[in-house]
Amino acid sequence: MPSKKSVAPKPALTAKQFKESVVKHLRSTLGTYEEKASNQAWGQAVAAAVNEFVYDGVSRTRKTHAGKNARAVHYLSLEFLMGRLMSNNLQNLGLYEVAEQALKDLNLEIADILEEEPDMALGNGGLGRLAACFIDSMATLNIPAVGYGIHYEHGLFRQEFHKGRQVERPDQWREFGSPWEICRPESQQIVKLYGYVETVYDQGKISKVWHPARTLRAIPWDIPIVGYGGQNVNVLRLWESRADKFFDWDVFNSGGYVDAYAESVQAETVSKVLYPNDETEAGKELRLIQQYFFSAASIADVMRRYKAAHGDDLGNFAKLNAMQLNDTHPAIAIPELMRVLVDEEDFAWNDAWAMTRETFSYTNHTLLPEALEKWPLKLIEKVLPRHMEIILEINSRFLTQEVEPKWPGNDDIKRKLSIVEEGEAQMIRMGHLSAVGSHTVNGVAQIHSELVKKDLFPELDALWPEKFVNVTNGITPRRWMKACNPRLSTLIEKHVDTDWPRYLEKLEGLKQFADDTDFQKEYMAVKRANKEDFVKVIKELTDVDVSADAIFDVQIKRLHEYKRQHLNLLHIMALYRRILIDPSYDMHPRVFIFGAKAAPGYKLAKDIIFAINKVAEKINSDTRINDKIKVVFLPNYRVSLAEKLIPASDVSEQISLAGKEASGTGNMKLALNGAITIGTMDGANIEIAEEAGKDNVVIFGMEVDDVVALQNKGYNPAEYYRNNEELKAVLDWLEGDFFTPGEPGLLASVKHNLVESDPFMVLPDYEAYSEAHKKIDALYRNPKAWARAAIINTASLAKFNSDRSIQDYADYIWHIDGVPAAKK
Ligand code: NBG
Repeated sequence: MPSKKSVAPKPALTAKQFKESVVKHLRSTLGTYEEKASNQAWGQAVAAAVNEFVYDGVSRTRKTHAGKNARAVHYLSLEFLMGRLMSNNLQNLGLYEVAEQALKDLNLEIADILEEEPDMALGNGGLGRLAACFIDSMATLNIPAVGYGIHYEHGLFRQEFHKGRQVERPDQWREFGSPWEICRPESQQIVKLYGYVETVYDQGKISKVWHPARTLRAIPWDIPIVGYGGQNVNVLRLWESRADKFFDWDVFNSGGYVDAYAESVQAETVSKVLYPNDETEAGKELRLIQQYFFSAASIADVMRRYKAAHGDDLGNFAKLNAMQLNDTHPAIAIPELMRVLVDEEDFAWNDAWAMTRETFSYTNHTLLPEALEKWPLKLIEKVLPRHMEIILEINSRFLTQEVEPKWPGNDDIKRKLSIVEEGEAQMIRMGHLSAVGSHTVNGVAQIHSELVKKDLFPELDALWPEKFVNVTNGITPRRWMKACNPRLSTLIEKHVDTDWPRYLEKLEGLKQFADDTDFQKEYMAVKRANKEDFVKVIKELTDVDVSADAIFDVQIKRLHEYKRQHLNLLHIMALYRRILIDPSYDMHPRVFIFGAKAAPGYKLAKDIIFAINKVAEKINSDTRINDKIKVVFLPNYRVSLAEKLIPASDVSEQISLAGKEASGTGNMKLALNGAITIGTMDGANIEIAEEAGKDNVVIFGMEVDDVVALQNKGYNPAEYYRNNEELKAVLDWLEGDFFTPGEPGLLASVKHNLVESDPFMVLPDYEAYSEAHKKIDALYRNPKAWARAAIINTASLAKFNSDRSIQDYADYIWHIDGVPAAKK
């Protein structure tokens, strides 16, 4: 339980001292001066001033952990969607107000300075943002932890709309360097690729020697991660790839300047770009190399640190090191650790395997079959010949020693459980490899973890019932409330104490005010002020005028059919149609706000964006509807935009087909900031409804069992199309030129998909969704009831603190304790 002593960070210096430090850095670190400095230079100077504390924290934390021989966790993730770091670091160090005042004294607005920082978008969506929240929580809980990932030169693409269509532009997050990262050339690693494996017989002993055909250098960049209160500062270590020898001098000297350079260019492509896929498979050789590159460099780094502290005896390796696989992307780390132990450290297979299994655990983030990674055996064999041998050995021992005794002679089960999928081309199932090579597998919300057992790995669950557990996702309340919603934070601080950003259960203290008229007014005034701020953002980004009187109805997430942005679209069109038919149609004005990027190769997702933009254009300029509806699609949705929008949201759209959204985390951020969820019984929505109470969320639609029943019965979308007059009318609209004057059929793909196949059952949920929206409308028109529901949401979300998620991982999976760094 919460300690009595306040954990709220206290500033280590005054505004005056901070100001002096900023000016000093402006002159001596940036080489400029007050009259000349741009906001960007000021931002760098502030970062340098903050870094004095951050770097000190990094060294204190390292020293403590090394000295205490602490068990550490290594969080392996191909994605870390960090966003901006300045405001979070200031908040966690307790320096925000100090910095605000210091900048005021320099005639600067902190908001303008914060805006200068580019988002660090080294991730696609939920999975990457979860990793970012988790490393914040690990630092806050004083857990010795390193996040490992790739130092992409270009993060997720910048999205523009050209005539309503998504256009992708390269992201340049470190065009001018990033003040937050420290290069650590002394810890670089060599990563091997391609080549062949030699079998060596020596005095009756067989060993394998991998002769790689290429090597890469992995250069680590450390991003300090400041825990709340600033006591522990962990690092996120991101690997950049470089050619092993910058130039091949021999080639260079013999006149091959371009050839010599070509190799380094090729090597650098490994950390050049983030794959912009999300829930879809990217079957590319470069992606496999990325996965191996960062896994191998990270394992080598962990080994190096272990040996520096404990010498060459690896006996305690698994006791001191946990490794968490964030989805299957780093699964190749399993055979890599085996390779290191068996080939390089001379371990017997069984001992190495026991250590490997004791080290790894794996988080599954999706059940969508197209997102479950598989690699062609031939490809792995080419790029990582020794690993392919090891995977086959793991598989054969697994099938003969574990599967066979449980199901003797059952080849069907063996075929299902084999890491190798047979077929025209043999494929390696990375999910199977991860589950077999880990001691624990977790899903990310209760329902999802149940489905992992029931639908994805039922036999593995029967084989190892203890292996499968749930850890419901969470979000850091520091970023997603304290930093992004200062008005609400101040109000909360007035009524409960200041420790809520660490102990979110303290917000329960707000429940007693849920019916208090004065508190309701204050709470809704905060929402109102946030909305007024956001009205300006909408105007700036889309040139659409909206009113803060309207309901702000928000759907922000990657664009994917299963998330059903098109269900939202159909309902918007239906509302529009109702008003056209009956201009007095009774509804409170609504602004529908979308933010979503589509994977560049995902055609239908891009068509849905285009359709929403076209419908928006028409509705927003139609004076007949009296501004009852506005639709805005915000371009380039990202962490920093979410931070502005979430505090201004009234309604949270969480409308995935039941069983498809593993958890969702935007649902948690929105509910914490007082938006009312309209959602299906899917992912963490179910747990949000449990915590906030069913009366304070609006649940609609089919549940998982209904979906299965409909599928079994034989789902025919055309029936729903024919039998619902409104649905039919709006779908037909998409076919003509109503929204694309003079160019009929531009939006037809969306209709055809829905009427002909509708893989995510949009049509059967339409009516229930439309009714649910009526409930939202009625609730909003009862301001006291609305305020009450919103307050109860804010007050009830403690479970979704990522500190709780991390404590669960620490207690049930990693078996690790926090080790607070020594104070100065
Ligand atoms: C996503 C799920 C979300 C979940 C996040 C974080 C992938 C593969 N999965 O529902 O779709 O919230 O992971 O767990 O990105």
